[in-house]
Amino acid sequence: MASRVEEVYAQVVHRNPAEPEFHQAVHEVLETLGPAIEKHPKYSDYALLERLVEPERQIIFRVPWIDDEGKVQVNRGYRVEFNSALGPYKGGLRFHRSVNRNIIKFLGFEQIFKNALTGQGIGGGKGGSDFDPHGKSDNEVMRFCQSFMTELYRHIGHLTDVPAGDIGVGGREIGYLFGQYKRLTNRFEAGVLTGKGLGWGGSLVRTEATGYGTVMFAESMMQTRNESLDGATVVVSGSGNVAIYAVEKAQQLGAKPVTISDSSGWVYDPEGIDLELLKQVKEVERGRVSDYASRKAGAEFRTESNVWSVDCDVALPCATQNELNEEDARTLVKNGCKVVSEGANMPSTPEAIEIFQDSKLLYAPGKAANAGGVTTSALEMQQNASRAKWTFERAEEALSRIMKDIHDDCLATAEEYGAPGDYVLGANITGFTRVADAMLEHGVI
Ligand code: NDP
Ligand code: 2IT
Repeated sequence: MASRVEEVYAQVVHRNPAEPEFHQAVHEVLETLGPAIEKHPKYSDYALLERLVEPERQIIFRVPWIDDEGKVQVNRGYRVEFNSALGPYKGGLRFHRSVNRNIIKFLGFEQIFKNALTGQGIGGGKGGSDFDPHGKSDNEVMRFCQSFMTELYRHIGHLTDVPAGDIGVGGREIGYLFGQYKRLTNRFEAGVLTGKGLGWGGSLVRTEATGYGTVMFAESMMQTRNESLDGATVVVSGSGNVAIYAVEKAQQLGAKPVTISDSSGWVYDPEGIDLELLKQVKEVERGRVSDYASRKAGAEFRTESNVWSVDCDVALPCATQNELNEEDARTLVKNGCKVVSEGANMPSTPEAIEIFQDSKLLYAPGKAANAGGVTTSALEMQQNASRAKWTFERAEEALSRIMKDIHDDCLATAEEYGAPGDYVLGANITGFTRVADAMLEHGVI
């Protein structure tokens, strides 16, 4: 790293102790910005970098709720409003037992650049709670969401901050959160949340968007080598919203996804994942991948090793951060994998990314490859603002065009800065310059 960004990074570590994922996310961006700062010295004026790594606002609150036994439970809620240079804060809510300030800050930081890449006029934010939805009843989830929103509502709004889903937050949770917001404010403010139900302001394609976009991005990468997903073997990790619709789009493009996973293990299904069964087990029954394997002839549930050990042309990490390490990256490269497109946020460790970047494989970071979800959230806000409802085809066509633009913008920037084919540098510098230019024009705030 050039000395200027090294100083900023050292300050981040000092100021945010014991926040390893936040440090990692900041490091991954800063280490690629050198060429942009060298070419345009204005980017280190006015403490621009120091302001960029400091969230505009961090909100932490108590979330008390009563479980089905009548016992009071206490969780912690977060919303980090990181950067509003390009528009209202925008980003998901994550409900997972691992959530803490560090995790929300890393996600919020990534979101700034991702949202800038979409070109949709949205700032970056993220929130969530250490509430663990696994094994909770619908009523418990509802009471938790109502308590969470009873504090959060005063900080958000369709022109201020617009949350959506992430791990552990899907259509059910967005419904309960929206209901409580509407009750507290006495306003049907559709644009305050995205990922809403289709009958009350949601957009077609939002459910599918992240997984679809990740596969569309992979297809664009394949095309740069005159190849396509048609006939490709694909390994997918995760089995939630992103993984399911990555499987669906990969199949539509003629590829064969052969794995899924969750935190208990993974499934190898050499004949190809049965999408209908996967949706039934995960979306209807809220079950596990082991339930899928027990009902699909030829599919095996495994707890040894992981999905990255399977021979493939394309790898789609769609579960969680740091789920793909150096050894996994070596295995993928050795097995001839051609493309890695990240559906999850920061799923590859820095060591894994280095292996990818040193190989012939094409690697796209999550902030570019998984931007389809937030892109379609912005399209949902656009529909809410104009009280319009787009068809599935129109929304998917817009998603596809924007994913292609993101892909092409990353490559054009990489080329401009002398690193052809480097999607990491391309994504970071494209997102950074858009945010940085707006911040400079807004003055020191
Ligand atoms: P879901 O809650 O729908 O699914 C998460 C999946 O990942 C589950 O299969 C879950 O398994 C698995 N998982 C979560 N944590 C772990 C862990 N620590 N170890 C192993 N497996 C784990 O979430 P999404 O599909 O929405 O999110 C997946 C990833 O995609 C996240 O990184 C998220 O930030 C990112 N993302 C999501 C977007 C969206 O629109 N939803 C948009 C852009 C990125 P288990 O049930 O066992 O926990
Ligand atoms: O990480 C992400 O981009 C998301 N979870 C989606 C955010 C959104 O506002 O749709």
